[in-house]
Amino acid sequence: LTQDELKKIAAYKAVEYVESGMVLGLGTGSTARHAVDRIGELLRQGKLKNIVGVPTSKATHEQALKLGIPLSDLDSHPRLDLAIDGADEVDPALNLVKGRGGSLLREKMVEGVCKKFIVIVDESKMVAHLGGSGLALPVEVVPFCWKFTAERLQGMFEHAGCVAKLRTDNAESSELPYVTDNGNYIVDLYLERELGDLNVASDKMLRLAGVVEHGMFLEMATTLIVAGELGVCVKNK
Ligand code: DER
Repeated sequence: LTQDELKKIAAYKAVEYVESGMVLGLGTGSTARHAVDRIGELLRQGKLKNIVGVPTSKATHEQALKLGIPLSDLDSHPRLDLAIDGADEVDPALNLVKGRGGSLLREKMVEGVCKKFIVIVDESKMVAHLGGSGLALPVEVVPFCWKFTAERLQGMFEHAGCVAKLRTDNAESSELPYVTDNGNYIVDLYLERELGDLNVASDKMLRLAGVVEHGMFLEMATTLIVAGELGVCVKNK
């Protein structure tokens, strides 16, 4: 099975938890895309009714619009029944790294107010500890003096061998900064060693005035669905 087939299996399994009448948080990324497609398909077939979707990015908003999924936002729906979204890393306690797709702020806003938050991944996302994959831990920062903020973040996690890099918009040119849906930049943190207490690390980052939000989603997921070569595993918090 290809990685995308595994992502689709996990996504379709998660949509089994969607009931008619629900207000849903619609995730962002290549795994969540399959879940949004499936929700649109079930609505079209009449197997799901009266669904309202709250998208976590402009990209998901566009996708859901094309599928005819009725859309709203947090202003109208400050509480949601269920969110389904992917992740970049999942640790044994269901803590997540998200944001490699650039949507961490809206994802965290939406997924922070859901009664249930189902994370859908292929098995390659499972890690022993966050930051362990050697891939980026994204931090959304304001454009104003982003370099100052990046250097403060790098120094803050020196013990973990942290290197902070501004994410560039490779679609345009490798020079231009990537700009999020909210007009901010992303500083990616690359770690060589464990961060230690994740809550302490989270608080330290959020205390920096130039930081808007970071990609660690701690104690937010309620259910994990992992698709692997041996099948699909559902793990509740
Ligand atoms: O960027 C994001 O937050 C995405 O949800 C990411 O965490 C998972 O993206 P993927 O499903 O394309 O791997």
